[in-house]
Amino acid sequence: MTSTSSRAELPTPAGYGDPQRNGLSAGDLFDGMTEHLLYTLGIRVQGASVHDLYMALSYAVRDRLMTRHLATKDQLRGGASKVVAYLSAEFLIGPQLGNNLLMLGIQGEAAEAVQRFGGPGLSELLAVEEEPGLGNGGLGRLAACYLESLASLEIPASGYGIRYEFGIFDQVIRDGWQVEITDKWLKGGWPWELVYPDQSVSVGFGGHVESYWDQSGAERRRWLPAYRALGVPHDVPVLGYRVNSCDRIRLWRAVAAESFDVHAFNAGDFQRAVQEKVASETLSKVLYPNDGTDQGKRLRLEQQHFFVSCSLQDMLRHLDQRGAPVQTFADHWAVQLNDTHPAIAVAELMRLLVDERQLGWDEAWQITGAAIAYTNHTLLPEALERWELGLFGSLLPRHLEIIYEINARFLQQVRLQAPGDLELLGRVSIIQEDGPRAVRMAHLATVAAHHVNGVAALHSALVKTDLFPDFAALWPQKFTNITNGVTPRRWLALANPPMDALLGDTIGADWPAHIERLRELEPLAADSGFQQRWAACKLDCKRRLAAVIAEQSQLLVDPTSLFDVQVKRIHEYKRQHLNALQVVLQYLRIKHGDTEGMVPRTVIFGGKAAPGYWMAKLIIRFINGIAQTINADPHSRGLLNVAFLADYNVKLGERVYPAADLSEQISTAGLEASGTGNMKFALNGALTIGTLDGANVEIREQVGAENFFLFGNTTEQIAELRRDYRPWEWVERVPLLREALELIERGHFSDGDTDLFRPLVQTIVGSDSYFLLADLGDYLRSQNEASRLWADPPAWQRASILNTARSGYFSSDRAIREYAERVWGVQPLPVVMTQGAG
Ligand code: 26Q
Repeated sequence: MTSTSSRAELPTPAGYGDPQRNGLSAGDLFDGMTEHLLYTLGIRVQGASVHDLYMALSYAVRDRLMTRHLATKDQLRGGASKVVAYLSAEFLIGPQLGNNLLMLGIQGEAAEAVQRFGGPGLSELLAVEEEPGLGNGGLGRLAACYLESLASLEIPASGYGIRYEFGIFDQVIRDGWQVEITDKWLKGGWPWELVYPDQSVSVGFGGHVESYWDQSGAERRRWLPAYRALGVPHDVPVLGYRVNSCDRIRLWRAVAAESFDVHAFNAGDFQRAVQEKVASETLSKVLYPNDGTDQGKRLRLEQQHFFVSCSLQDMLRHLDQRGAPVQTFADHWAVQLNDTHPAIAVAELMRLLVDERQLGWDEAWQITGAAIAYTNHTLLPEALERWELGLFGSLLPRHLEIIYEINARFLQQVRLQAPGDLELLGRVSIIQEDGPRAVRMAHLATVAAHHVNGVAALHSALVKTDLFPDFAALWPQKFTNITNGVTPRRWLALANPPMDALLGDTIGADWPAHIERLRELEPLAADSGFQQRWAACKLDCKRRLAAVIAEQSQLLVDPTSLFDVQVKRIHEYKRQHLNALQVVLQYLRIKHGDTEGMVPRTVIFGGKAAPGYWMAKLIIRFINGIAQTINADPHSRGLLNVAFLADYNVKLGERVYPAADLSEQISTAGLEASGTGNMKFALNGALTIGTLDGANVEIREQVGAENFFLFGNTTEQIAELRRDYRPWEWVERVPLLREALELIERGHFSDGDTDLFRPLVQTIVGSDSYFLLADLGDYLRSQNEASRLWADPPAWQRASILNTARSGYFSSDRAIREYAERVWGVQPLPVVMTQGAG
């Protein structure tokens, strides 16, 4: 496969030449599986279950990753390349086996190897994989796509995060309500991680700070933590697409620094001795399931400090191992902060350099600023992280001192630039002085970072004009945009097998590494033969999704109907309730016999609500309420069905995106930073109905305005409306709306319960903070336009093909190239392997 260069270039790690562990033929895989069944799992081939076979194949595949991972590390040791450290509290990596088979190019070989056991097939093995839900949504999935692209582009990188024992909860729907179940992703054993206990790192918390005088007589500060935890690295290998580069995500698990308190134990207090151990291990126990506002929890700050400190100490150790002086830190590591969740890195790197490595302040600050860059993912004020000073100081007293010092020096600089402007000082200060005093993490990150980027063009513009205008005036060159991207490997090649095959036939099998080739589809967009093949792929995927819906909810949907899909976290700003309201209005039209221009639709929702976000949970209940009524009503038969997909996650996403005809991206303009689901839909040939928000703006530019259903107020218009908005005055402007609201309040969708949805109707008619009613009329118009185009299949197919053909821009490869060139200053380091690549 990729054996290109001579043996002399690379020392051969042990095992390179072993076909049983490296060969890529079906026979080699079969042998590998047999070995692992026996010697790793202790199972007889005859008695192997589906899960045993899944484990055996996974271990066999992992062997193939291992040699490549070692080769990647060897390559790094040789040179002086810069490595990307992507710090993220979340990595939503999804199922691993199928993806790794795709990366290695051995899906067929693996299927054949599995076949030889004579039992279940490969697809059954893939179905039993538990996905680690180590993220909430977009931000966590972005981190996973980026690591994959880094590996595929052969850029040396390490993700750094937390190995949560419990990831995002599993969602079940009971009586229409979301119920949360703990996610036990580790219960069957998870074969994709490698533990390196000897590389464990110790992290302190609490305690106090004292002064001492060093040999030169200078005063220095010393932190004496009250307690410590140990971080044990668990590495998940991340192989690139058809290359030998294999990066990793290093996830830290917290364990007790000492196995128990010896004093307490000797004093006979075994209970207390164990307590500390339990407390330490709580650190990496569970992911916070909020992707918004819930703030100020001590454990959350402990988690952040824990993984950041482990990661930075790990980076310094690598420097030491290479014999590189600490002054060259920023030449060796490009540290990217995925939102402010790891922003404590600014203070922790300063502490490590100043207190532990005895550097002077200015030198340490120069290094910190040269190493760190920050990505902002939100404008919502309630989602900006702030830590109350009392809490912060009690957990991280030395870090608070360092932050005060950073702030004092920064404010001095501001005073020089804008003498006398006291209000400016208050606005930019890292410490919030009005209201409860708090550390503003976004300010800390922005002051330190060499680059601050937003995640879509509109969002990055708003970061400069609305969120950080003062910082943008101080440092205009610091601010930039890098529009998000998604990996075309998982989200097209893996998720959409029929389209993968069609694309292979049409533009060449290696298209996933050259996403710009999708453009070559443009001339075929109007070709009726190609359109038919295109439509057949879509229908195939819709059948597969229909089967999931049937299995989950016993609802039979028509795969030839228009699949109208909204999947994402449930949030008022994302406006699932606007979509639901639209469905109720369509239903009313049906009831009134006014079906002119309507086409058969299946409206599909999916997404989790934060457990403490009551209105979001009510929206789920509302969707399930209308689904129950509408699906049971004979009037809507053949015209309208509604489905709520339970437990939306990466695995389900792989089923959903390829099956969508229409992608709902309907957030209030200015509130969705980017969105990345919107990109996955477009790549799979769905047309978007959307507002001018986040990356929708750029999707519309790329695919062409005529292939995108635009509606709604712009960001500026929303700002204008905000001045004097009286939502109730908008009710009469939309035909049937009054009747629809009354129907809801009369309990038509809640078995006669007139109270259930009252709060929902009240927020909409009473305050409507997300401007549903201001956008509703135009939304309905746009929906009708979508129906009209659907009624003209060749026109729809053409637009669908053009959506895919013109979505190459939204590949994470493009995004990563931009980060590499404009933010990190890193280059690819191709990994050559002499043998073992088959
Ligand atoms: C913060 C404090 C305490 C507990 C939890 C959190 C927390 C956790 C997750 C806050 C935010 C998140 C996740 C945010 C997120 O996913 N943002 C999305 O990022 C995507 C990738 O850039 C964008 O496409 C989306 O627009 C943005 O909403």
